[in-house]
Amino acid sequence: MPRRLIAAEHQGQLTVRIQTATHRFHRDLPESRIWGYDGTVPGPTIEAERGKPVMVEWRNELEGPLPVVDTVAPQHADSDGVPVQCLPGLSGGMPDPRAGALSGHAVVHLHGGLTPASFDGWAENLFAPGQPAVFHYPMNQRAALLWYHDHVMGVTKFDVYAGLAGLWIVRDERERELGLPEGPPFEVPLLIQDRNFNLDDRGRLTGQLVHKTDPDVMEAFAPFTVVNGKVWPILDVQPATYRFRVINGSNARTYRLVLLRDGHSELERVTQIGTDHGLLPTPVRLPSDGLVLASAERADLLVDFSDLEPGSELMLLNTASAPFDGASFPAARALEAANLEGLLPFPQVMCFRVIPGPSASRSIPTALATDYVPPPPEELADAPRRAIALVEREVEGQANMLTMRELRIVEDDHAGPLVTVTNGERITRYRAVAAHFEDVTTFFPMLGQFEVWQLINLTGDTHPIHVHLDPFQILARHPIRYQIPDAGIEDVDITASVILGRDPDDELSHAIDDNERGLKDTIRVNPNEVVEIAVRFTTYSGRYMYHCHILEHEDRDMMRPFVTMAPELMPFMA
Ligand SMILES: [Cu+2]
Repeated sequence: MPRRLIAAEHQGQLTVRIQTATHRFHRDLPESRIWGYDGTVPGPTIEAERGKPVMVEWRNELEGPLPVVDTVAPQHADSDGVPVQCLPGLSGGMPDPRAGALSGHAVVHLHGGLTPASFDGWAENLFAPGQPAVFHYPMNQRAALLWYHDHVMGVTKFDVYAGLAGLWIVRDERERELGLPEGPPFEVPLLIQDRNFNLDDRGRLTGQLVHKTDPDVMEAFAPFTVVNGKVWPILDVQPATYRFRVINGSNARTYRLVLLRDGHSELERVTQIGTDHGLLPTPVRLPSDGLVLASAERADLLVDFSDLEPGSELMLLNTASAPFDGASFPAARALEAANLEGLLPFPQVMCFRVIPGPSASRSIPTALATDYVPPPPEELADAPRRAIALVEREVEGQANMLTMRELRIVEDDHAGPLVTVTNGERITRYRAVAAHFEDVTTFFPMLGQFEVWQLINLTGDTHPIHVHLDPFQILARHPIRYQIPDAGIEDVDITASVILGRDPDDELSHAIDDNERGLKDTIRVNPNEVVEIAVRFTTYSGRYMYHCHILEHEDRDMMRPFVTMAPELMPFMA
């Protein structure tokens, strides 16, 4: 269990030291060198109250070098045909000396925080070891599981992998009215990540963290699943209802979690009551295949163990292959989910073991959140609409470049590369006006006004898209088919024709799951899909970011700025 750091016990004034330390990921593994908040993996779980501001002095005391070996293996698979990402060690790769030279610049982002721009953790505003950083978090936001993690431009993938992540729980009165478990033993946060380790010259695991990619796969999918800093842990549970606050904090891996007992799916034990930004309107069942969480997505779960005899064991398994493309896998077959081609050598996540105790089931309230409704259609009718194409570009001799192409509608007679979107009879023509983080800012949302953002996936993988500041609601998932001509993907320009409607070979459902009908800050955009979200920024003006939360994508270069503006300032914008 991560240590709890309760803000009210410190008058809302916290100091968190960002430190180089050691950590043992498993009792049978040697110690690992890590970077951690307060020197731990994960960092302390900060608990705050709605409406009670929290000030954190993030004290950077890191000592380099980066405690992670980064390498690109020369081959995708070894001589036995096993993909090297399923294996520990460097698989013939050379340690990247540029990563080895990183000395510990940091910046902290509170993911899900309704935070003024100055304290949001802009990826270029770094503090080096010894430089002060005091961030103010107003906490004027509903109860939810947030998390804080490093966000340094270009190296977030290394810094988070090194250990720089921790949970942050906001609590409020509505949750207390509902009598939900709060704190130990019945409320348990579960931060799920994947990690890989080096081998010594005799082939034994060392504790050294390894971030390994290969010529075919630019994301690191590590073989060992880690929960709250431990590989494949066991949690003793009483015969009672538990509240699990689950978050995927992996760099790239998407999980589809299945609960098994004696080889049978027991997903019916699980009720989901909340998502990224807190309570859902009503409790929901999990999807029949299991709970899908892409990087940074959260789920608030109630799991009833009350009918189980002491000694009963339940396994939490992952059935999602990687890179994740939305493909389904039946929960009942979870024990057969291991799949080397799918970079899933070990499906196991953790184990629950029932210990003796008084049986205590908890009734689940039927009405949960009462403070939001779907965005009213009349407010969306005139809402500004923004279109973003998710695009992967191959670069000779380097990892692929992923970008979010911000699209602007052009006149019918526009000459040059175009993205056309055909919806029945209607054809909309766009050109890309920005692709890279440093390209000109084109999004200036007005505070208080709903906007509709369309995320058009022109790649083969699912991307979890995260918008900083306010949460949003998903409006629609539409199947699409598209064509991109040879050389159609240029540095910024793109030529593509997109048609709304299902491709005959497309097997994805493109449904919105019940557990996505809440307040989200990270949404999965699957292949052959357009996702529409309604977002309304409410409180803070300033420069923020939105990005893919696959950290290898965010770092290269799937991240863009936007600037929220108070309405009265809009006339003065040049
Ligand atoms: Cu991505």
